[in-house]
Amino acid sequence: MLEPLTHIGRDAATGGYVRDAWSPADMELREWFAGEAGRRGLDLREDRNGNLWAWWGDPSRSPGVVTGSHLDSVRQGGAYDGPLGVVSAFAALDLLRERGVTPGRPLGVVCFTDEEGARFGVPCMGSRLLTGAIGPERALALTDDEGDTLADVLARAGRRPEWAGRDDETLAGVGAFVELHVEQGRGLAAHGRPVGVAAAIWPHGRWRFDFRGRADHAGTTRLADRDDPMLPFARMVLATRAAAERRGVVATVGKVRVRPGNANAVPGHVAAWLDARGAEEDDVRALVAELAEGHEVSEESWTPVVGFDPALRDRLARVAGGGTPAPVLPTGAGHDAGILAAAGVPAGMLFVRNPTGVSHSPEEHAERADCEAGVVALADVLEDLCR
Ligand code: HGY
Ligand code: MN
Ligand code: MN
Repeated sequence: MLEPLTHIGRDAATGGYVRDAWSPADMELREWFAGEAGRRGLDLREDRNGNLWAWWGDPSRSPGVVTGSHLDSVRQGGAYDGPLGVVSAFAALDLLRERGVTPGRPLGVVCFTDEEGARFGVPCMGSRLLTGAIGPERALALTDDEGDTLADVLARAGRRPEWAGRDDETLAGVGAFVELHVEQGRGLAAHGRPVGVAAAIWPHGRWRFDFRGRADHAGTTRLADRDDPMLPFARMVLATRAAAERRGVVATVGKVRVRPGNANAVPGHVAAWLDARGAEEDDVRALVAELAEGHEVSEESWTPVVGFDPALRDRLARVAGGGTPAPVLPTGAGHDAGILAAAGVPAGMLFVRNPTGVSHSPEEHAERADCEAGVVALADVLEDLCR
């Protein structure tokens, strides 16, 4: 089932995927989702925030059990982060049908919109809008690299931006949510197990730094006369690494925009994005405060620590472990399951072993047998939760 997706949004030169929300690639992926739902006779709905739901049963009668993930990707991402959870959701539903299971509760497959925030900067946009974790005014005004707002982009995609925002009716249909995801570390490889369960998601956020200077000629401007924003930017990158090591957190400057971007000109403006995460919120906050000192900084997103529902976590570990409880692992990666958990929805996650741990890269990989073990574990979990 992953096969038909392999060409969508793929950069032939690198093998990486570029699947920004609402881009042509994303629209193609959304159509694929609709086709998979239709083929299975599921009831397809798009909610007010662009999230796609495929229902077996009617969630307006009683809250259902939902599984799924996202289909968008980081720029130059791998094939599994997101799609594995959606494909496994459909495959697990197929497996339940093969087993002759008739769920006692509605069963839903979801595709959350714009999980990575690659285009507008805020991750988990679909689930944040759904739960009210971000307000529609702020979300709709966010711009992409072309300067188009989310509102413009939604309208162009034939959506109704004025409908965006907290959606209690859709949320009421979600009695529980389980997201399967490729692991983004080597925890399961170390345990020698194909499937694990999430314990908690580290607190994390993104901050934009703006360094302003004066554009000028690279040949004729004396060094002493320059106001070059590249210099404070470079100091900030090195300070980030040093502060992260000192405070025991992870921090990354992975995106930078230099304007105007001439090889033969001193730049006038550098914008840089800091991603910082750690086990302890105070440490992450202290790192950002330290780096922000004296700079123009704005917080683009912040996600507090998420501890998944302990009863559900233990139940998942027992059922997904097939005899020996599955390992329970914390993660530094953000997920829609975390946003739902923070909104009070009982939520949990299954991880599928990633032999190298590499993710957000074309090198991301999971073995076929492990993916299949993930589907079986997910089907077992859904069968248990739908009883
Ligand atoms: O960035 C993240 O942690 C996630 O993969 N969206
Ligand atoms: Mn990701
Ligand atoms: Mn993901």
